[in-house]
Amino acid sequence: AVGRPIVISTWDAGLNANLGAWKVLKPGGRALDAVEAGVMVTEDELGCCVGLGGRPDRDGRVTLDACIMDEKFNCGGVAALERIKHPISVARRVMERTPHVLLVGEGAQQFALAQGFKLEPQKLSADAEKDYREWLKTSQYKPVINVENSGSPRKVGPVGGKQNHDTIGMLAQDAQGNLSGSCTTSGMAYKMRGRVGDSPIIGSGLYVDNAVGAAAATGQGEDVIRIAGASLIVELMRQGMSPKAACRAAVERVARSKGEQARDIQVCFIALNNRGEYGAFALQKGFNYAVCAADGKNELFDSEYLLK
Ligand code: SD4
Repeated sequence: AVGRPIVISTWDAGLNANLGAWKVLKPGGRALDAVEAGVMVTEDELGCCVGLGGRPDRDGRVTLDACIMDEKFNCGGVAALERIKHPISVARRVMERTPHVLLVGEGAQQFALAQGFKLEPQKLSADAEKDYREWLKTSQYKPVINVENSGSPRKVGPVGGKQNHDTIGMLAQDAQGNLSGSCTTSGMAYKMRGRVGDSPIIGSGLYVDNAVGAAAATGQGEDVIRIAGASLIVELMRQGMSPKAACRAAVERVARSKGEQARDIQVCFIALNNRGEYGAFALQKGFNYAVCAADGKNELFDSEYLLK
C-alpha cells in the first residue's frame, strides 16, 4: 500500500485524468467527486474511445456509455447516449436523482436535457471522420487490440488531436477511506447501432464494495460482461486475494471462456482494495495504468499479462 488518498485509472490517458481527481482528493475531498472530475478530463480530450471526440458506431454516430458507483452501493449509468459531452455526470444524476440505475438511448438524452445538460452538435471529430470514411471502404468490424494505447511514451499535459486513448476506468480511495469508481467510453469503434458494452454495466465494467475494494475493466466489453468481470474481482478480493491476483484470476476466466479465440481480443482489469493496495492484469501485452497516491507522484505502469 502506498497510503491514501489514492487514484488509479486505465491507460496512459489516466495520467491526465488522475490529476483531475487529485485536485479533489488532495484537499480531502470525496472519492465520488474525484472519480467524476477525473474522467471528465478524458471526456473533454480528443481521442479514439471516450467522449464526443470518440469513434462512431457503424452508422457514423458517436454513442456513449458510462457509469459511476459510490461507497454505499449507490450507482448510476447511461448507455448509448448521444450528443452529450459528459456522460459520467449524467450517470451521476441517474444515481442521485432517479429511482433507477441505468438509462439508455433517447430516454437517457431526454433526462440529460431535463437536467440542464447541453445538446452538442452531431458531428465527428476530424480524425474520427477520416478513420470512419476509411473504414466504410470495407465496413469490416474487427476490433483492434490495444487501439487504446497512444503507443508512444506519454507525458502529462495538453493532449494533441492525434491521441488514441480508450475507455477510462477510474478507482479512488479518499482520505476518509471511502472508495468510489467511474467508467466512461464511446465503446468499440464501428459497433452495431444500439450495441452496449461492459462500461456502463455495474458489476461488469465497474464495481465497488467499500468493505472490500473496487475494480474496473477495459477491452472487449462482451468478454468482460460474460464473466461479470468487476464484480468477480471484488468477490475474489473478499475471499482474500490481492488486487493483482484477483485481476489475474478474472483474466484467466476470460481466457477459459474464449478458448483459442482468446488470442484475438484484449481484456484488462484494474483493482484497488480498501487498504489502498492496487493491482492490474491484462490478457495481452500493451495495457498500462496510471497511479497517483499519497506522495503526489503520478506514474504510469505496464501491466503484466497472460498470453506470452
Ligand atoms: C467496450 N470496454 O465498449 C469498452 C471499450 C474498451 O478497449 O474498453 N475498449 O467494450
